[in-house]
Amino acid sequence: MRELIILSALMLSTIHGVAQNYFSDSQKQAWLQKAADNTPKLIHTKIKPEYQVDVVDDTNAFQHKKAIKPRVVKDLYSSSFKDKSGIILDLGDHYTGYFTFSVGEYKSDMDAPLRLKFTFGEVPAEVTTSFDNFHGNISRAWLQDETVTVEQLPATITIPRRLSCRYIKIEDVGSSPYAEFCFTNMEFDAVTSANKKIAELPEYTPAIVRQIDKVAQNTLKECMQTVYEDGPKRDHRLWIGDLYLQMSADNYAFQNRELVKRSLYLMAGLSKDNGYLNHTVFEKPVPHPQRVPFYLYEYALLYNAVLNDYVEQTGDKETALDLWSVAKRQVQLIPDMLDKNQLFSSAKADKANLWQFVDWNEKLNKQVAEQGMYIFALDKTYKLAKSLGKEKEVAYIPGLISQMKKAALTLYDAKQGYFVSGKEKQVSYASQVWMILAKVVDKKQGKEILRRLLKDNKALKPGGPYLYHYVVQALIDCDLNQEAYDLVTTYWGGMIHKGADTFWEVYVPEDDFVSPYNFAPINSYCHAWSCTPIYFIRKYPEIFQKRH
Ligand code: RAM
Repeated sequence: MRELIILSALMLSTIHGVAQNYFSDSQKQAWLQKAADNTPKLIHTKIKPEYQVDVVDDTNAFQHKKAIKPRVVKDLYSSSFKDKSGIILDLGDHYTGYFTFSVGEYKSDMDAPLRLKFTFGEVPAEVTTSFDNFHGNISRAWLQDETVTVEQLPATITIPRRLSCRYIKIEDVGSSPYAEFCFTNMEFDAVTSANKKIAELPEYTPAIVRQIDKVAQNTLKECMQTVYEDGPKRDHRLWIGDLYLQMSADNYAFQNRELVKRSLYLMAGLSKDNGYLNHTVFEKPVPHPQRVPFYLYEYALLYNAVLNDYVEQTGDKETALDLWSVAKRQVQLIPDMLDKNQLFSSAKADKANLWQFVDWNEKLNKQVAEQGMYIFALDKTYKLAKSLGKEKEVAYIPGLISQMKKAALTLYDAKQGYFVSGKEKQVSYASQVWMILAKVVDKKQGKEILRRLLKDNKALKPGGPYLYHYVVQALIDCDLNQEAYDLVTTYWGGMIHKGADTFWEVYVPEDDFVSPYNFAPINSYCHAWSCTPIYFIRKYPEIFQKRH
């Protein structure tokens, strides 16, 4: 306990800025150099658009729009485009990269500039929904519509921004009434750092599992750029929570170790003056963190899970030892966020401007889930310490874990058979699942809770794939294999049935238009944290690869 008090005092002083430069500038530079040394080469693939589709209304399709009738466009590159305005091209799959087009005169002379509008969409509804009434709460500029004015023909133009799409709508929004023009070439330069072929699943694997596996691979591949990005359409950056799930998936997929190393070092090299990690960082124009007035501390904690699992997978202790001081630092804020009963205190977290996330479901009370996540991170940190022979440096952790577990059990309502969160005593998936992953209850009790939960329509459900990942993991940890199989094949399978080529950032089966940003087209439809079925399918073949 004494140790905890000293630690808390130390923490307070650092949070409030007394202790600066927890890691020296030269240390951070060295980490950034290692991040740079591990920059992967991007693999380029050129795709030539040749197919056209019609996007039609269909109430069974995602967001009620479906792409149908893929067909080769006759004379796309050798006839006038004027009567083709509004065409929707289909690349055949989701790609991330750069779009170049060449356009020239067709039979007559242009007497005016040519104005073309391109709309790039990951899903069909994105190219048919008007963006005019945009009412989202993040930048409108994420929407992928680009208007290009060409002054003289012929011209070859590359759209400067990187794009992420399957569908490309092209409209003539201003051209000479006396002249015609023609596209002479188009090319999509697709990029990824996923550089390995993944083994096929055995042919007896259920078809839906194979489909999910393929789409999960695609999702991960597209998010693998020069870091593990959260989404190639949005936000193009490294977030630790996404990184944890991507790395877990990539261990069973492309196994790009360079990319994990780069991501780990980038985070460390950009740590705050007080030694805590930023929850998200950018690579360009030079590596820098996103400075915002709130702090997603639970993501900093997940860094330790990434490092622990990385070492478990690769045996690369050299990297882990190099970054051990970073991991050791991340958990030190935990005691400050607890009340006198060793329970997570939302009030304290609010005061410290912590963004309590857990999941996108806005109704979620986060007390119990945060308690679970903190314990989970402490556990991973101690595991890591043990594997590196550093337990003595974090000797307080086992004691803290057991106090926090004991405290968590006071939130267990034996009558209902659930952990209840906050003043409203809310019952949610998030709370039960994080208590199980934190091993506050044993497997037997976890199993009972989860069985109850799955039948309970009143319990607050997850708001997206990020939390669903942890639900599946909890089911597997409690030997509820059939339930885990069913959840993966209905939830991610639900996206497949609605036409997904890549898995989405947000998916609520009852409502295709849910958006944390208040405008569905701005959601990311190829999102890192949604790629984890590949991890489940490959790590647990006995559950997912056998006939059902
Ligand atoms: C979103 C990003 C990212 C996620 C955070 C919490 O803006 O999509 O994936 O980690 O929020």
